Amino acid sequence: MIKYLLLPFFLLIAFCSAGRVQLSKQDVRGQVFRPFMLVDPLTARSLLDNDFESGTEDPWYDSSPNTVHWVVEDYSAPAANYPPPTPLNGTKYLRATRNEELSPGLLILRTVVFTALPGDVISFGFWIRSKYTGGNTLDLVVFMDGVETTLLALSSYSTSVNFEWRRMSTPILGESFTQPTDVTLIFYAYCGGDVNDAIAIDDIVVESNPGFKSSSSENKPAVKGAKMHQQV
Ligand SMILES: [Ca+2]
Repeated sequence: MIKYLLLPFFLLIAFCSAGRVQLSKQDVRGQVFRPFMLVDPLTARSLLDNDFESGTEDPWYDSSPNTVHWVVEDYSAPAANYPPPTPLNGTKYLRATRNEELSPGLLILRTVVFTALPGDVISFGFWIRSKYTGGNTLDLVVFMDGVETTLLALSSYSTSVNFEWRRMSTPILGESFTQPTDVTLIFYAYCGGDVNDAIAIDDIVVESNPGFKSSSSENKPAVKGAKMHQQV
């Protein structure tokens, strides 16, 4: 009698154990080995430059939640049926790439945690186009101590007539920072579902610039308009 009473209990234990094993395998499959994720934050800083000519986005990585993803594309073989403006250097760049239905969605491109030095500046090339003005977005955000701060918001360049690669730069830390600080950089973007919608990034450079204060007038509006919001 006791044996029959205990049988459902043993079956439950066996079921739960099997479930745990299955989850564990899924976790392993979901992990992509990226050597740069194992380096210390100070070394990671020195690895952030990428012109995407090698065909890989490392040490930046795509963590977009839906069907739109950052994919390295070659100018000679655009996935979206029409090429971007001629790249300023090389032939490859990172492009917001949608599925066959052109489903719109959010894109996220991250760095690992790295040590930003006071005066560090990030610069990059970008191209953003949309059927309607401001229809697509590209924001650069710095994350530290649980808070995200928007460094640049570039949706104003998203128009139907934009066929131009532009270069933008911004300090990573505020002028009040005097010590090296561990941060993450994140590009947030939204790409719509129209055939004309497009976003691309190229030639990311992170470099020291001890003399940098507020520099070019092109940077001032975005930094001045920086928004603070909690990471979710
Ligand atoms: Ca390139």
